[in-house]
Amino acid sequence: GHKGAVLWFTGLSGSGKSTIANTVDHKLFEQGKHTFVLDGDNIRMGLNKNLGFSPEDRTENIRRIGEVSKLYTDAGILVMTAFISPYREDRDQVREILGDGEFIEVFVKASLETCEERDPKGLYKKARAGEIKGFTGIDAPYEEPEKAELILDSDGKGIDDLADEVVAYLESNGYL
Ligand code: GGZ
Repeated sequence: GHKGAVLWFTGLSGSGKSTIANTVDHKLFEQGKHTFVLDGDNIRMGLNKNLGFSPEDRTENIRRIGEVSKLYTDAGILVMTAFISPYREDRDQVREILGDGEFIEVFVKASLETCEERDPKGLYKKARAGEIKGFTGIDAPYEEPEKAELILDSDGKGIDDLADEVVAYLESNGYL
């Protein structure tokens, strides 16, 4: 087995958080590891469906995800979370909740330009048109990590290489 920990992916919408997390998940599954991905599909649709995107709701979103992550890590599971988590203070709060070495902050670094160009759901276009208010990177802030354990260059590298970097980090730091 492995010790529980959370790989906390943070970054703009369209930076690749969810895709990278799911690719890491598949790679680790093939190694027989027990992992789990938390993302908007299973959290914002369920536990947090009463939350929107105001600063207060985002903070509460992240707080709950942090607590759920702690339950997983206590159960010895390696959990990956893929949420924008735009506020440094909120991410630091989760770091506090978790034990030493159990919180691995992974900054999925992509320029706004890149994310806007990808725009897989057309949300940036809507935000630019004023149809969505308070969109991260457009008219709501994203506070870049200052002490991320891992920074992934999502502008320059492909998903598979980035997922390999995450697995390599886990291996060389004794998580696998
Ligand atoms: C940012 C928004 C917004 C606003 C809806 N701002 O590309 P997506 O669609 O799948 O990723 C975004 C997702 C962000 O939810 P999170 O739970 O990760 O956000 S946070 O950590 O800040 O609580 C986007 C969609 O929801 N979305 N409205 N205003 N992203």
